[in-house]
Amino acid sequence: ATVIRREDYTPPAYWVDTVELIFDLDPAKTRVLNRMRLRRNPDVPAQALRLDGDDLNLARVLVNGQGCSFKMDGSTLVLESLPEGHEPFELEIFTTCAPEKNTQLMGLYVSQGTFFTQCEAEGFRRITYFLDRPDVMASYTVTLRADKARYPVLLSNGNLVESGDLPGPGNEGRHFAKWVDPHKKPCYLFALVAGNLVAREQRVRARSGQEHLLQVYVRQGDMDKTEHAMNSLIHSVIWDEARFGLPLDLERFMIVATSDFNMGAMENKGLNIFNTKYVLANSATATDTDFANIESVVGHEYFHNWTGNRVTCRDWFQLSLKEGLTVFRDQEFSMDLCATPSARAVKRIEDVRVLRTAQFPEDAGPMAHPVRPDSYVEINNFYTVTVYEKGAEVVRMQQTLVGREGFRRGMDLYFQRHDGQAVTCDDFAQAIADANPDSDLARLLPQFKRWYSQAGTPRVHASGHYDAATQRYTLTLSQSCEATPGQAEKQPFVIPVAVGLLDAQGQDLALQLVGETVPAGTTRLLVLTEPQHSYTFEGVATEPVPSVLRGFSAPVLLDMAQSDAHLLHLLAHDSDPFNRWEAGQRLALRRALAAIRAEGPAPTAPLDNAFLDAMRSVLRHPALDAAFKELVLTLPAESYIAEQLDVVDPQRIHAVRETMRQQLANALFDDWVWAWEQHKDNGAYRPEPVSTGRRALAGLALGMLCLAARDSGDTVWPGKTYQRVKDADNMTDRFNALSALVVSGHALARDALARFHTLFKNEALVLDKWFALQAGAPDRGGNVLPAVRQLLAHPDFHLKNPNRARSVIFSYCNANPAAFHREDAAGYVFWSDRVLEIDTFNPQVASRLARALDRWKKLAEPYRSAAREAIARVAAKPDLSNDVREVVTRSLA
Ligand code: HT7
Ligand code: ZN
Repeated sequence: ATVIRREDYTPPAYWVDTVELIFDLDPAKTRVLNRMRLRRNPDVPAQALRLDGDDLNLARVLVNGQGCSFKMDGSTLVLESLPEGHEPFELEIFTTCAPEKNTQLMGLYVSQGTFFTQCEAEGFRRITYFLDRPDVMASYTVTLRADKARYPVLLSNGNLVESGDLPGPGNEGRHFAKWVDPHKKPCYLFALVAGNLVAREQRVRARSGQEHLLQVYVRQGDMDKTEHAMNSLIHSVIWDEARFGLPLDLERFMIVATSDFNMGAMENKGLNIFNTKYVLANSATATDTDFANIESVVGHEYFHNWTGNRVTCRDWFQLSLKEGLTVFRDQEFSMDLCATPSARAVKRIEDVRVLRTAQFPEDAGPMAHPVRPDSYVEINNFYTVTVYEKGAEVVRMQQTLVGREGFRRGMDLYFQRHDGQAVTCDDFAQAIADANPDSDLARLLPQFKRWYSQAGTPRVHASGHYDAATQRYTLTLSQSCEATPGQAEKQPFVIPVAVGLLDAQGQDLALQLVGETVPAGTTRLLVLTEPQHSYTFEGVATEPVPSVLRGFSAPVLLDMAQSDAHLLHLLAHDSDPFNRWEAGQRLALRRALAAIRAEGPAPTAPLDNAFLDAMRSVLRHPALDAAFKELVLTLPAESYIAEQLDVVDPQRIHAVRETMRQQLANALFDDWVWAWEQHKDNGAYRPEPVSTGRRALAGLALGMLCLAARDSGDTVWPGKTYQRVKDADNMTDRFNALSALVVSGHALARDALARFHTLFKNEALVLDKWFALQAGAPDRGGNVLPAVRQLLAHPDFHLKNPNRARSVIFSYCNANPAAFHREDAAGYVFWSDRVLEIDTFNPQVASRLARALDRWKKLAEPYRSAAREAIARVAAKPDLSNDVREVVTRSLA
């Protein structure tokens, strides 16, 4: 397979000014006429035109209306004898493709009788021959022609300029629609949709007075699940104008939902295509988490309209230019919609949890790569948590270094300089720095940009020293970063570390660094640039308790020897909610690691009274929000615990964490009863932070009460829980109750699952939850794998539907470590079979699954050897896709 390298970038040899596409849509054989105006790029030596193609049938090529010679180089169409000089010429290419046979869901495909496209990253070449690269931006005119009864709705990017019945013989019952996109765009943003759909519509007026039509298209029968997506879209339009001064630049903005989609959603210009999971929701079918995800994904795709579409990427190595920035923007959007600082903090904690449980492992594993990668074989493999979530943290640090207003100035300059262009991550950081010439970012820009070029999670070591005699407190910070594949040595990063100091009463101290004349604030941003640096605060009357990396001000691992007493103090008092939560996590982690590392059988009581009392205090705290309490009382995930260990025994980690949960359930029994009673009733369902938090805490309490009942033999709480499955008036409460029964392994779980299935057998997204819950259930004597095999044979299971495949196979292989890592290696054999099977029809989904064993080198025996063998088995298949081949090759390296 060919390795593509960032350093090999060269500008395109031709520019495409206009593209006119005419589609005759037919599932078996769609005909595509592509008429382009091109011209040679004067900055590049004269050469042949090489057009990308994939799985196309070529019928005709005309240059300026005349037949011309061409040749094929693999799947690339090569035109050598084109008009000389720099005058534009017309190229007409006629091809056909077979959308109903397209199981990869890239290019033009059919889902439940409706045509959809997915062109990012390199799917446009499966529709027509083209310069399929993001720096070629053209104006598009698109005509769709199709049977009117089967495809009454015909959509593409931009504005509808003409539509009607097709005249003439052979066109009976057929109609057309012509769309013109007023904005130039790269081909990865092209989209069409044709089918029998209905739309929720809303008109909105922008600050400028311009009116826009917003539409959410779904299948008939799903209209009652579109209100939240529409509201989220309206909020997004308002927010981007208010926070960044970025208006909607189209008369019409459309979202269309499909149940067959490889990822979450796609930001095609003016015609976003979404996985149904991120559009459809009502209180009966969707959980609070679904509602929150819809809000952020709708926001994310909408915000791409400026960060990605108006200013796009020069090449795919710059993917984080749009993805990191747009994740940052969607995170800020969701935070800005929160009414209270506490709700904002909850969102920040949730985002950091994703980063630490998914991105940190990626950064320490075989697929580790910089936010701006240097090479790839298959670009689809680089839509990663590093490019997205770590990329967002890199943007966040820029905002931290220049301040919120400074960041806005930087964004303004970025659009002033680059609107309509295809640019690089360097261009972005340069704009933020240039708009803030006196900032640390501007001063340190070349060093700061190591965040884009160096892979790996930096480790910051912090140690404090208090000198009572001088009333000074010195905090010493040092940094290091482990080697990653291809990068043995790392240069120091620029690391913004937000710090506070608490007194014995838990109050924040006013902070004054030596040399300053007055104290300034209670949280200080220390900008670490050297391998080590000490910061001395003066006027510190008594030994303080440090609160380091407040708000998770940088994506680093923080090493700090903190006593239990200090952590308990922070958990009780820290004014920074992130570090307050973090203190609880550290206390829990410390106990988990001690129990995992202990000699002999796992301890039966890893939790001590000090910890349990602290948890009780948080749970009963009169002033803390329910959402925050739920986060504190949730123990660190098994995958997060695994990352702290050099050698991982998934069974031992699971056993210890389960023992801790059981202890927490039993010891706080009365408190859980109290929490349940206090939070179970929330009136009419509304997906907003306060009642969402209350439902989350009630759900946690119910889970704990079912666990406690398992130990005590009590049947009352499982009975009440089953009742809740039956009579809950919203999906969050119903599903939490169902999970409580399944997770505690109560006998009622079987009936509850059957009842739930009967109730929701026609709701695909709810069935996904039903499948996922069972595939992710705690293993009891190896029972999950046989259950998973049964689920695959269930009449509602469809392997080719990515959501359904993920709900069973990914829930088992990626999210259920103790059931997956079996001593008999049967989990790994199952995994390799599924990777190979899925790879034959959808390489993108297969290669995501292929990553389930990324961290195999850390596993204890016998898992390690068995995992290696399973990966080698996949790698041994000669006709693997590039996607899977790249993942397993890196894994075995
Ligand atoms: N920009 C979108 C990426 C995407 C995608 C990439 C490869 C294959 C299928 C895909 N569907 C969507 C999504 C986003 O980040 O907004
Ligand atoms: Zn995105």
